[in-house]
Amino acid sequence: MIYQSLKKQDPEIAELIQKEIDRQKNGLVMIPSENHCSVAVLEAMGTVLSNKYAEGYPQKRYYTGNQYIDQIEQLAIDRAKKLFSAEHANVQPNAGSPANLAIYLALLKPGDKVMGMKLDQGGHLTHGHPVNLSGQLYNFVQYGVRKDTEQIDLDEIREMAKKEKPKMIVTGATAYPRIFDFKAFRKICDEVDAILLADISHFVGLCLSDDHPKPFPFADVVMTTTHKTLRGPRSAIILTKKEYAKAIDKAIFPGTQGGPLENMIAAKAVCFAEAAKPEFKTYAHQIVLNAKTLAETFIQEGLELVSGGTDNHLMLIKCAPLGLTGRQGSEALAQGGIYTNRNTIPYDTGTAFEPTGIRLGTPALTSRGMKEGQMKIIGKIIAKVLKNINNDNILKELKDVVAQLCQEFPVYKEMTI
Ligand code: DSN
Repeated sequence: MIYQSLKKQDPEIAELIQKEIDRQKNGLVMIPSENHCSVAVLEAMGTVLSNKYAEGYPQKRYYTGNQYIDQIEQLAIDRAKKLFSAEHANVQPNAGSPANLAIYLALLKPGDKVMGMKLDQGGHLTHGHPVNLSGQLYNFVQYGVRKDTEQIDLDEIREMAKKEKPKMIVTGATAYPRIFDFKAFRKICDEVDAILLADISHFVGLCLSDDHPKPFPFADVVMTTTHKTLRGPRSAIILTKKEYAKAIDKAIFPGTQGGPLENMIAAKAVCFAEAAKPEFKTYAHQIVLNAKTLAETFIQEGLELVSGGTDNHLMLIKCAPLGLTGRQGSEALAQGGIYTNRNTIPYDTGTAFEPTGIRLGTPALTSRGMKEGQMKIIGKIIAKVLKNINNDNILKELKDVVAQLCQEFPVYKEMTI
């Protein structure tokens, strides 16, 4: 019913959307930053809320007609604060990258020194990479992982902080399979009088199930996207201690954004309510159990993983020992319907465009209801494909495994255009 007008008016786009629905239904999404949000979240995104301008904040708008929008945004704020035990929430950021830039605008001056994790060792572009505005506007010094353990060394970070005296330390990553000890980072920040920013975008769901340390009360500011392990709409929020609330709000609007996307804010409110349910904790805990089983299976099959395993939702396979690049490996898997992404690994011998790692994880598979048993099957077939690239029989075997699992663990069962 909902897609009928689209199908009639624009069959070209409708057909492509249908193909993407089928791709998601008939493939296994293992890109660790992707997930399958609920139909309720999808429905909230596709509403007339998208038609409304609402510059400002609830009860302080520049446009009339915001009586219902205000209630929706206030609900989103209240739910976010409760869910994360935050003193203040800004639910307007459109995505993670602009949210991080707004945080810098709020709390730093151009040229200020900041510490963030290197992109090629797990960090994010907005954590100070020179091609990103963060690295161009602020004086980032970057920390990484130890060569022997491929993990963060807090003593090294403390030493660096004492030497560099940054105004802010950014924690969080996009390709780091271990945890961030926010309490320890707080201590380091206190020693050098730095602000602690926790970008929990990747492992946010795990913070809610206590499978990863919670950022509050240790962090001053927390940013998270809402579509990864939180399983909501493609968006972001900022959570802060009260003392930074005004500056953050000002940096989002009017600092970096105009009218907020109220349809997305409604969808975020829906996802916060979903994440507050006890079932969500069970889901997030299962993501970690699944990731551990998958990592163990890879190791048993003779694959090498960055840092030797995982404590969270993702892992990185080293492709060089298999005589492959990350691109060759991830494309071979995608041919059979397993979606991962090529990624740099610490001390990569390749380049950013041709790295030697594959990044993959379990949030979306867990949303389909898969458990440890399925992870063993998936781990074995992935290892087989990577060890026998360009083997048509094994590609066929991969396709059969994917088809069987997709049938047993359907997603968006009734959805069709
Ligand atoms: N692009 C996201 C990821 O895949 O992790 C981070 O922004």
